[in-house]
Amino acid sequence: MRPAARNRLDPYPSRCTETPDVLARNDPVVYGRHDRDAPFAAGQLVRYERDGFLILEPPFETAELALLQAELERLRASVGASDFVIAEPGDSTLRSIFRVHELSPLFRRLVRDARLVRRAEYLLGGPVYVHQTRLNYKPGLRGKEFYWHSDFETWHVEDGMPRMRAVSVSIGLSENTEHNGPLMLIPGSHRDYIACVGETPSHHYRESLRKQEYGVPDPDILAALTRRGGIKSVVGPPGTTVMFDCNAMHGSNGNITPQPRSNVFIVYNSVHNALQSPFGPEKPRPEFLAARLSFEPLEPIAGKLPPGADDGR
Ligand code: 6CS
Ligand code: FE
Repeated sequence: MRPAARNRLDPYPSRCTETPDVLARNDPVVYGRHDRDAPFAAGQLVRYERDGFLILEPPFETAELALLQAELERLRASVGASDFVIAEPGDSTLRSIFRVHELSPLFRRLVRDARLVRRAEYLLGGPVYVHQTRLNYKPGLRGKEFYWHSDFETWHVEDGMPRMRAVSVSIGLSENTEHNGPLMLIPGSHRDYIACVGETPSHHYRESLRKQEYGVPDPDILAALTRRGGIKSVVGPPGTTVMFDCNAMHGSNGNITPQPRSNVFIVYNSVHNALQSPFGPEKPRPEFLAARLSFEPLEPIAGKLPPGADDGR
């Protein structure tokens, strides 16, 4: 362990030397016991543990997806300029909208859906809360890449997430094909903590959400990860849903096809892994990126996504 910038022991130091490093993961991948009431088939848990991600049987019906797709467009049309609305680098094309579970009754209901929360609770070994949500639009012709990164490396250094006990859910809201910049994951990469070089610039998120240049893996280490694990592209029709470990190395290419590659991402964090002060030198990032005001556990809601979903449940 190396002393963190705040003189506390840091199990996952990064961006504090000029030499990249590969550190062992000192946290479980699946915190739940592999027992019969798991909301996963046994083989699925083995794959998640081994690969760091799992593509689920599509959990939502066509009519529910249609509601989510309509909400994607409603937010695109209605959201104004704000710090949680991110444009593509170099132009004003919409790239991402964050905190969608606070902007939209339907996304507020989605993050509580039992089909997602129960699975996150099992993987994380208990109650969960929302760390972050976002819509990535990756528009046709102009959607730019998301360079390779481990979300946990950013959330640890810049948000103070102590341990690897969070999981992301990505739900495709458009056709994700091999051509339009699908999410790419490196199987097995979640088992190594890739310590990055360089120092976090102040207000780094104002650039990193458009084009990430710090907190990215060393090229030789990245090559070794892909030689060992290959690359899996998450392709499929709208509704294709993948859960991936917070430390899985992932990224996506730009999109020069006319078809958008739009996804909604939900990040569940264990209530036992609530954010502390950042392990890097910077002040905490804004609330829209990393929830700090409340670590209240989510109450899962069963049943289909309701048309209005404005009951605020
Ligand atoms: O910095 C973050 O929190 C965001 N950046 C990326 C590229 N993925 C995770 C998250 O949305
Ligand atoms: Fe990411």
